[in-house]
Amino acid sequence: MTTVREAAYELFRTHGMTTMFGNPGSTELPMLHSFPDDFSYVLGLQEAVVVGMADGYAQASGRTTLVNLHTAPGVGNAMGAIFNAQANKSPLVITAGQQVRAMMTLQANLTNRDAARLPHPFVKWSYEVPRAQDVPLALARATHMAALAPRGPVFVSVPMDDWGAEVDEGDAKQAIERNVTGRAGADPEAVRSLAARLAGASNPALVVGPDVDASGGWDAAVALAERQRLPVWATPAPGGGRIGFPEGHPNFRGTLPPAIGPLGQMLEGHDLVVVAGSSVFPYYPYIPGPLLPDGTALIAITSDPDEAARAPMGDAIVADVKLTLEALVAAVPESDRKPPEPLGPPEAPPESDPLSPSTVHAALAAALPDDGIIVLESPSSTMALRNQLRLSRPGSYYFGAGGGLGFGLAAAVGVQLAQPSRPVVCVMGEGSVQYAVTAFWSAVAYSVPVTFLVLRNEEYAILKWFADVEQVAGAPGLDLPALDTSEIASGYGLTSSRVGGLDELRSKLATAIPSSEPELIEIGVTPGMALF
Ligand SMILES: Cc1ncc(C[n+]2csc(CCOP(=O)(O)OP(=O)(O)O)c2C)c(N)n1
Repeated sequence: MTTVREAAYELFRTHGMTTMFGNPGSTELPMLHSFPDDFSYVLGLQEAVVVGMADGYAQASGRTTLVNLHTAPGVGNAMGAIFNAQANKSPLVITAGQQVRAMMTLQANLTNRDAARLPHPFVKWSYEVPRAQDVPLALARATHMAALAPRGPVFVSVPMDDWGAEVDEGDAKQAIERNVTGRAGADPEAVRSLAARLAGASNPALVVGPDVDASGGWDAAVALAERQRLPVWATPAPGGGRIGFPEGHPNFRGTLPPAIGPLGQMLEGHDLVVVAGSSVFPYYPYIPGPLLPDGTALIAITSDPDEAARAPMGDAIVADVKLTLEALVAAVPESDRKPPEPLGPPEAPPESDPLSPSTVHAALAAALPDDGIIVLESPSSTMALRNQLRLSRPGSYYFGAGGGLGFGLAAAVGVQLAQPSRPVVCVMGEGSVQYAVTAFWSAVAYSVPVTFLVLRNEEYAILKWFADVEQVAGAPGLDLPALDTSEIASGYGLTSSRVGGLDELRSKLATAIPSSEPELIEIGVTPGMALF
């Protein structure tokens, strides 16, 4: 016999899940009893931050990641972050404590009375274990579910008295040792047909999305683009949470606009568009128009059946993105089409006082080492950053694909924990900081050397832009005067400063980025939307 706790930790160990992100309560303490030395626990001070850190960690490590939340209120606090994790396809096993079985029916304090229903619809699977001895099997199932395509969060509620219960060692071992592999290759006939269409097209193009990065498909995407001389676009920025193609590559053409009409226009002249690792497409806002120009066909490659099924146009191949790109590379001939026009260097931003967000991002581009990682949540300057930086290595960019604020600050801590040897810069709007502000404490407590670059424009700039698009006048609540992020961060123990001009910004970036401690740089910027 062994205990549920011992079996569970052995399961987590076997699957490489030895970093747990959590915020504990009395109902979670039995899980944490005799916490094993080979595990580490990362404390987040609020549950949205716990899940956000785990989301960044899971994406940047590629590993299924363990989260522990405090029964119903902990899960409730985390819901926005669970929504984001699902949009980001982050494989998270989220556990929450529950009252002892003897007091669940009388609904004692802290009973999570409909535990399995609570995190729906943002988890792939949600469960409360009927018997203590089923906990290891349920956690094993959760671990496999989270990792199978499309990856995403799963939830298991465990009554607090289960952890000390005994389970049969042989049964537990069977559950613990199961290995499930889920990278499915494409139907060879579908690959042959797409290869023939590509080879026969007169002006094909490639669009790459986040799952090229998540599946490890950069090299295959580059090989396909080079072999077929394809111009390459990144999928629209709002939903394109990761970058799947080197932005300094001569075939790279930039980021597609996120609205239906303008995106359709960008594809004008292409008779075939292959979309790899993206939904078709992450549109927002609504600017109507033809989905595709006349004469343009589209084929998407996605490991997510739902993404394939819900696309409003084009065909789809449901299979692992990397494996399918590799199969395509092997099946297409070397093309003799004219190579695409290179994009040219980023536009030099105009001088201004205070600095424009574009100037800040140009300074960041100059300071960021080749292996630098950007975690971005600066809504009105997303496009400016994408246009100023040319990130050219896998795993270099994380953006909340779901659009819920609170991802960036927390995720940056998780990304840095997963990639300790690469410098991480977290670029934030000062409004967005507030949704996960306690992540500053975790960065300091665990010496996670993120550089936080906070753009202070004293407003919700993106919402003012949306107000124009939506023809809304006189909306309240769009200004943020006197939100002093460097003072707030200092309160969490973070080394923080406010910089005035470009020289000061450059010198702060030069010391903060390589530093082995976290640091915050706040800079005042011009209000409004920044596109270039
Ligand atoms: C959880 C959540 N609440 C509200 C919003 C709506 N929202 C989108 S952008 C934004 C403003 C962000 O402000 P700031 O970080 O200062 O960036 P700026 O728009 O000024 O660039 C808000 C409130 C959201 N996306 N997510």
